[in-house]
This record gives sequence, structure tokens and C-alpha cells, in this order.
Amino acid sequence: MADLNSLEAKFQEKIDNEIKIEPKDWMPEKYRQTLIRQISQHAHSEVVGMLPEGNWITRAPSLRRKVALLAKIQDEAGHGLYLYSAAETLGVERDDLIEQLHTGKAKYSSIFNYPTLTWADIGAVGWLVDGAAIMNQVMLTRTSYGPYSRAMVRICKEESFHQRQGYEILLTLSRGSEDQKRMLQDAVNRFWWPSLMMFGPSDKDSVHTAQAMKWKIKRKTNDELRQQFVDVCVDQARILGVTLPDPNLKWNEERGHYDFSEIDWDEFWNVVKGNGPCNKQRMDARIKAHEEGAWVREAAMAYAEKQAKRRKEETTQVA
Ligand code: BYC
Repeated sequence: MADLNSLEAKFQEKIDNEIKIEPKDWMPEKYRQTLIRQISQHAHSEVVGMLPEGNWITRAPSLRRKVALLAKIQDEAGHGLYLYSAAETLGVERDDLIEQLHTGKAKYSSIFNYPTLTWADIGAVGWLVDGAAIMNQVMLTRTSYGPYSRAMVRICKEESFHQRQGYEILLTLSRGSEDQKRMLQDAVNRFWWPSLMMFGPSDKDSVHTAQAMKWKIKRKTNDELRQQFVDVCVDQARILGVTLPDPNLKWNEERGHYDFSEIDWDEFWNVVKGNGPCNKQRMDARIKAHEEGAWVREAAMAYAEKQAKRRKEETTQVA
């Protein structure tokens, strides 16, 4: 027991001194489990996050918009892959993580259970959803686990392109016809609150934040990040000429931040528990894609095994 205590003390000392934890380093089992949970949920979110946008590839209004959207969705597949790889460094199998997603055991971000009804929604997803994701992920570039932190650096660079392409779609609509302006406002009305929910429950209800902060997995709390996000969005909304759908949104001189209304937490938990507008549709689409892709995984495995066998034979011949 004394040994475990001293290992834990040394581990916390490393964290306190900003030394990254690497896969082969000793770590408390709960730290490992927290990371597996968070990183895998994050990976699932990237992959499920391709679905609402994929809906618009065939309906993008121009070739230029289509190319940018395709590139963005492919980036998200890549983010899922970096993150599954980062989770695997903690000793879990990717197949098991995917199984947890498909059986409803693992969560993914609530935001992707909302539909994308118009082209303006694709802009709103870029501006607000990617904007919220970046706010959270910039913090995670400084997370204490090395592989997660390094994956985040690259992901943030790509996310910032996604956010800008979304904002530019909205800016174009804001300079368009009255119908386009109405479509823009409607998309912002529907995506504003679900985007604020992406940051998770309020600090008083967040079960994992306190320990995650001590281990520096998280560097800011859910409420701190949400406030930061609201603060940056207000000016951006003004440039777009849209109204953020919250009558209580106003600058508070004393706090140096915008005040905003309480989130509808019943809606949040309802979506997290699987009862959002698109939860079933999203999971059915994921499972179908996974099943239809089985032959690709089998072929890749067969090729990898063949290559490994060839390399082994070559090494034996040289020896
Ligand atoms: N949706 O104690 P808490 C993206 C769960 S962006 C669903 O605060 P934690 C993308 C939480 O998992 C989105 N579930 O937890 C963008 C926990 O449940 P369990 C992905 C949520 O982990 C554009 C319980 O509620 N980003 O991928 O300390 C295009 C209690 O919460 C949500 C990330 O995943 C939610 N919104 O804090 C394409 C970032 N919020 O596990 C793709 C990494 C909370 O106990 N993750 N829950 O059953 C994080 O930073 C943290 O996990 C969170 C939650 C801030 C999300």
C-alpha cells in the first residue's frame, strides 16, 4: 500500500510540474480509465459528427462549397482515427470501443443528435459547433496525457479551418436575399442552445471535473469554457446581423462577461440518454456503415498479416 501511495505521490508531482504522462509511465488506474472514457467519447463524437454534415454533400449549393464540405468531413474521420489511436495507447482495443458505441454504452456529443435541415445549418455547425469544439480542444492541447495532447494540436489547426468555412457560409447568407437571411437566423436559433450544451453539465453537476482538473486532464471547467464561448460569439453574431436567441444575454460590467439564461438541462439529459431528435437515426447509420465496411477491415488485416510474414521471412534469410 505504501508503494502505491508513493507511486501516486510521484505521479501527482509530475503533473504539478507540467511533465507529460506517456503511455509506458506508471499511472493510477482511475486516471487511465478517465482518459479512455473521455478520449473514446471524443473519437466517437468526431465520427458520428460526420453524419449531419454528410447529409449535405450532395446538396451543397456550388462545387466550391461541396469540395470544402467534403474536405471537412474527411478531416473529422481523421480526427476520429488519431483519437482512437491515442485511446489504444492506454491498453484498450478499438473494436471494444466501437462495440461500446454501438451498444449505447459509450456516449458521444449530444450536439450530433440534432438534424441539419437547411444549408444554413451547415454554416451554423461550422461557426457554433466547431467553434465550441475548438474552445474545448485548445484547452486540451495542454492536457497532461502526451498522446492526447499531441493529437489535439493537429486537430485544433484543422478545426479552425472548419470554423472559418462555417462562418464564411453564414457571412455570405447574411449578405443575401431576405429568404437567405431568414434561413440564417433560423439555423442560429436552433443551434445556439445545443452548442452551449456541448460543454457538459454545469460545474455543480459535473461528476468528473474536479478530479480531471487535479490531474490536469481538463484545464478549465465546463462553465468556464461555456462562458468564454458566449463572450466570443456575441461580437461574431453582431457582424452576421443575427440575434442570439436569449433575451437575458447582456454584458455584465462587474463580472466582465456576458450574462445568459439557464440552459434547459432536461433537454440536455434527455438527448444524452438517447432520446434526442436523431439519436436512433445516427446509431443506425453508424452500425450500418460499420457492417458494410467489414470487408475493408478484413482485407486490410489480411494484407498486414501477409506483409508481416514477408518481413519475418526476409529477416530470417538475412540472419
Ligand atoms: N454530450 O462530469 P462531466 C467534435 C457526459 S466536438 C454527451 O462534466 P467530463 C466535433 C459525460 O461524458 C465534441 N454527453 O464529464 C465537432 C459524463 O458521462 P459519463 C467532442 C456529455 O468528461 C465538430 C456526464 O455527462 N468533444 O467532436 O468531465 C464536427 C457528466 O459530465 C456531454 C469532446 O469530446 C455532451 N455534450 O466533461 C465534428 C471533448 N457533456 O462518461 C466533431 C473532450 C457531458 O460519466 N471531452 N457529457 O457516462 C471533454 O472535454 C469532456 O468529456 C466534456 C464533459 C467537457 C464533454
